[in-house]
Amino acid sequence: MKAEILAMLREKKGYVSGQEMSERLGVSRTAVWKVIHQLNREGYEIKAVQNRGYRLTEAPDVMSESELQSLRKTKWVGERICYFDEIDSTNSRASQLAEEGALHGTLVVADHQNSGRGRRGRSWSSPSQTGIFMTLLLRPDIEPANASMLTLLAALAVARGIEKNTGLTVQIKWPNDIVINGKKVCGILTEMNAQMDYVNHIIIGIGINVHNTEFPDEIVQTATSIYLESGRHVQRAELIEAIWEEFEACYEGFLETQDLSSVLKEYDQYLVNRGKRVCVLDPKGTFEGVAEGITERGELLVETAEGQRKVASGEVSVRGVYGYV
Ligand code: BTX
Repeated sequence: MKAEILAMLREKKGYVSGQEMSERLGVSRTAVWKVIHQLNREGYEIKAVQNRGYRLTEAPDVMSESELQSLRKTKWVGERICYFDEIDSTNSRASQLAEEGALHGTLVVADHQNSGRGRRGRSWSSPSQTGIFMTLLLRPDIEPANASMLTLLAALAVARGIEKNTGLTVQIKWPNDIVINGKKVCGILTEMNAQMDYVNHIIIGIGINVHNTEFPDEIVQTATSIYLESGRHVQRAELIEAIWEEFEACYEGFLETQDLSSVLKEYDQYLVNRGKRVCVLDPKGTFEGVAEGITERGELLVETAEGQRKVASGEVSVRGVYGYV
């Protein structure tokens, strides 16, 4: 009921009467008043004026289930939301939930991760009150070989979402980093549970630096946050909503074609390495070339002295020849 009341307060710029809310929800006016009181305690500023009703004047920067549900406009992402103040890793929690039978579209969100994970055993710095740490559970009807393309779709959705929400210029470092002014603001970790020809589930974990003003020594040169780049503190729940709306739109196109043809041109425009020399750290041998764009299957096209090579994400890392990008 909290989410519904918040949604009603957000629907209108002016006041909503207690009577109207109680009728729409089929509960007593006292029950409405109790929820309003609880919301006030949680940091929402709700003005109450006799004979007019209630008006939301300010919302705290929280990502609670009721806050996210009250903002939700997506069709299926976040039909179920599990929020944690603290957790080991939202990816680990989402895969547990998947094992327990959680549905396609389940979203796990946390304010703080004490064991946030990056790719290949690396860690993801996830302090409290600063970032967004979230994981979406998918049960798609796709071939396992197509799953890596979902990371690129998620990157595009994050890029669009941050741009719409902040006006910042955002770029993508293939395949899974979002960068602003050459520094990493977001990382994506996609994990799959599959058989040879059947996907059990896929989880897409996204970590975004939102309010950070400082970083651990190891990443201080390469990491940034939305606040550091824009000087503004965005509401994390609104950014989450914007990202998943964009993701749903990209995902529909992907399911139709089972490739990235519907977003390829746009992705290339975001590509930070496009037209630049990159170093491809492939376990089979490092090589250099100029990144040209991606293929419909999400591979990076690299023009080398020996000709064009297609780089699949999996095991490789790509670095700028002169630094991180
Ligand atoms: P990655 O392996 O590409 O990047 C990890 C590397 O990025 C680290 O080794 C470190 O150098 C750097 N790094 C660590 N933390 C940060 C940070 N906060 N900002 C910038 N750079 C950093 C990228 O892996 C995938 C990260 C996914 C994180 C999400 S959070 C929600 C979900 N749950 C979970 O455990 N992981 C994902």
